[in-house]
Amino acid sequence: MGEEVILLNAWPSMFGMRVRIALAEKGIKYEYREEDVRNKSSLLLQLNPLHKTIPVLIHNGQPICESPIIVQYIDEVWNEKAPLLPSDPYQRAKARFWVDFIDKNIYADGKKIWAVTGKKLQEVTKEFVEILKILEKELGDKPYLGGQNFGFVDLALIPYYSWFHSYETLGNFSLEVECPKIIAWAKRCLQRESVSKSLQDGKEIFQFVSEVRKRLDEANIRRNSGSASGGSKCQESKVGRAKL
Ligand SMILES: N[C@@H](CCC(=O)N[C@@H](CS)C(=O)NCC(=O)O)C(=O)O
Repeated sequence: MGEEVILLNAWPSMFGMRVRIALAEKGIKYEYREEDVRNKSSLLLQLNPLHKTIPVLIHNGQPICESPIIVQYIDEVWNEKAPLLPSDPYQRAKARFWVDFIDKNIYADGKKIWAVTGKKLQEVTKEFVEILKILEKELGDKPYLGGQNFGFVDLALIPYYSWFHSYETLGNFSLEVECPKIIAWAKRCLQRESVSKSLQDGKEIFQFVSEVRKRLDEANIRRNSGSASGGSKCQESKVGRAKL
């Protein structure tokens, strides 16, 4: 059966990287379409009208939204190769729990690192490191968060490695010092071609972050002088609501 697989994505997105890793793990060929999240295509708005976010996977014309759901869909549809979720229901529930934990905490704290300065930045950075330490404890001496094999939880967290350099630079801390096991785990994950080919260079992400921060500062100045612009969820700042 001829399959049509299209991915709507934006290159710096940690959520999009998850989907790229999952597709690479399964060896699925797909068409990649880069979206500009400040000027979304009518296709994206039509296929994800509620959230209007990337990534969106289009499989034989049907859209699937939200990265954890897309990854689980990929695992279910292409189930003959490289299982990503455990087959045991309890282990599967645990994996979902940790992905939910990552989504609720890592993304939120990473976002705050962008937005604050001074004492608040120190607090947020401490919180971010604490969350990673919880994940480090969960990792323990296992090679992967998924156990002996690379899986759903690894795939959900590893894209943040591309962002670590930005968080460390802005927050002035070292994850190599704070969470050495997480860094060793990340390097282990990077040995997989699916991961190394899907992650983005940390310095390029930092460049992107710097440009977005500059735009946010400019938007704040405009806001304070009376005119505001709309928001975007890739890294929406609490300081401003500029489109990123
Ligand atoms: N929970 C979503 C988050 C997706 C998301 O926030 N995507 C950002 C890019 S990183 C986006 O499309 N932002 C555009 C906007 O919010 O307007 C997922 O896991 O897919």
